[in-house]
Amino acid sequence: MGAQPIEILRQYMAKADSPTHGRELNLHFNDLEKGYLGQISHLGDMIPVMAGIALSFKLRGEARVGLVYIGDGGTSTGTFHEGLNLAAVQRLPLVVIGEYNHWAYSTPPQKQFAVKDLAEKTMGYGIPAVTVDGNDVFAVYEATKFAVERARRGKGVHFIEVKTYRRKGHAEHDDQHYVPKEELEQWAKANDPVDRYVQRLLAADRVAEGDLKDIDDRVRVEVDQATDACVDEPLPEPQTALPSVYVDPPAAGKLWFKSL
Ligand SMILES: Cc1ncc(C[n+]2csc(CCOP(=O)(O)OP(=O)(O)O)c2C)c(N)n1
Ligand SMILES: [Mg+2]
Repeated sequence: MGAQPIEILRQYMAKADSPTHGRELNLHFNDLEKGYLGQISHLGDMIPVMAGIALSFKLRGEARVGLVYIGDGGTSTGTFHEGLNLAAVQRLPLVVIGEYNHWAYSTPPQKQFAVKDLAEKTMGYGIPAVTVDGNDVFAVYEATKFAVERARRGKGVHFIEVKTYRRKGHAEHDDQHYVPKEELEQWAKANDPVDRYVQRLLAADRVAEGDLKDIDDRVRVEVDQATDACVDEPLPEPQTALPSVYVDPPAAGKLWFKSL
């Protein structure tokens, strides 16, 4: 979406110059001009938020489509269902991607919901759904393209369920000791989405192996350079935490930062 590696790294390190000026971490940041929103930690809440944004596209007559992701765990929340229903009734230009990665933190699907596929959950709201192999880059691309074009034609919300596997913990603090090792190894060995994509490209003669190595090298250099550039940058001053949080300026008004 146009975010630069250095912005993302600053955000992860909570630097003063990060997109949220150190107030938030990792993926919780927006760039409305580029067209993306940071995810809200409260599971499910991004669905009504994106339904609202899609409603704004419709009201303004803009040919834009909202696209939002939700985890298998997140689909058990009330807001997921309320947001979907609103989007369906209003025929909003919204595409919802449900990531069935077999874990909701440490809870497996069979302890979480009684349906087999997440796609079954949206049918009751009159929302068409498709289930695709989430580790097949082409399948995900095709399904998304179809749903986005359909939404842009005014046909309303569409749900795409991607079947995949969560190969790291829910977050850095989760060592996922509860996940069977053999299962992890099996998905890593036989079903890595990047490996599968590369194999398909090579088999179809779409790219030379040397070019792929060049891309890998270029990316590594770009990320290393961005890391070196921001790792020693300053953290925010504590008093800059107040502005933009409270409506009334803090008592020490002179501490307001221009950049905020
Ligand atoms: C409304 C709400 N309830 C509970 C939590 C605590 N919580 C954080 S992650 C998580 C499980 C998320 O499952 P999933 O969406 O499948 O994400 P994954 O574990 O695959 O990363 C829960 C219950 C939360 N963030 N929000
Ligand atoms: Mg999950």
